[in-house]
Amino acid sequence: MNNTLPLKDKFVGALVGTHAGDALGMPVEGFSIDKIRGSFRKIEGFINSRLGIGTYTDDTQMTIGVAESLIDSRDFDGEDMSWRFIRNFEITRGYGPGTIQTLIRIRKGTGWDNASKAVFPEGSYGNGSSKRIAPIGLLYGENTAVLIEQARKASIITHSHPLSINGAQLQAFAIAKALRLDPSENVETNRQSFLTDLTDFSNSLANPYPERMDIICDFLNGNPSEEEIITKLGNNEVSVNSVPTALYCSLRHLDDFREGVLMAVNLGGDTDTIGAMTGAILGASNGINSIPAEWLDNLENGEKGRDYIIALAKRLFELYNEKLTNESI
Ligand code: AR6
Ligand code: MG
Repeated sequence: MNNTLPLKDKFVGALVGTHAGDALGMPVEGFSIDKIRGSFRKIEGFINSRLGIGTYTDDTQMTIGVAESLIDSRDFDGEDMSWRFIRNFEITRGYGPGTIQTLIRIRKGTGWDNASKAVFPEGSYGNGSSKRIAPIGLLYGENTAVLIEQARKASIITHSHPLSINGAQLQAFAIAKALRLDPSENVETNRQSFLTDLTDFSNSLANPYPERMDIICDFLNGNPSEEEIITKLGNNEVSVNSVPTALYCSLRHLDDFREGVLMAVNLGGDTDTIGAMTGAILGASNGINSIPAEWLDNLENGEKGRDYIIALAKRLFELYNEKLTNESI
């Protein structure tokens, strides 16, 4: 991979970027855009929240579980990954109801690849698998066919609806491509190549993903209002109404982690998750040093906090290098 930025910094950027975007959006999760404007005018940085400033939600907690499982199993292992989710689970982090019910079923003995269909017969179409997919995008980005299959398996533990599987695949693909962008290149060149890759990939997915990519193309050629972004791309907890929104925020501010993530959380709605997904993409493209220092200082740093996440990202990078050397990815 030809890149002036060390790849390790980009791995760390993607996982810490997830934490930063999640923590930034967490205090205003579920707020309408009018409520955000009325309360803060505009969110410019970290604000206090129910679990304290810089704390993360289920998005980062499950991302940690995905990374831990990949590292310790040295590959995808659905049984192991689902038990990581169960062991890491803290209800106060704010999990989606379908995910909670699915994890309870797995704990009681239902197989990891069956449990989610017992909650919603056609599977959940929530964004709960897209938000945690960054480690899959980092580890398996060398081979798109492998990435597609690993993202599918990582999704179905809790989210087996085709639109959730596709959302997780699209987000994983975006992270893999963002990792391969060289931020020292001209930003317009990078944006065009990233947009082309995402558009081509989305054409292999179910509608409305290809339609959403067309809207994103139009938006990038203009200057849509926040209301227009929310109306046409969405800002809620459904995959199709949040993954494309995170892609748009990332493409719009491709060389600016801070502005991209602030754009995501100021739209309101599922702010922690859209913030986390945007943070993962922009951290993967621009690296850990693109995250504002005062934000890094504010991230929770207990047992599985910021420093633990940094160490996990470095171990995932080592695994990636080993697999590359052994040609097993
Ligand atoms: N049929 C009907 N409603 C559905 C279906 C379906 N097949 N799938 C999803 N919903 P869930 P998540 C609705 O519970 O995706 C947290 O804050 C239903 O109302 O699987 O893990 C996370 O951080 C369901 O409860 O949760 C995310 O931001 C909801 O969509 C967010 O919540 C979400 O699906 C979603 O997490
Ligand atoms: Mg959340």
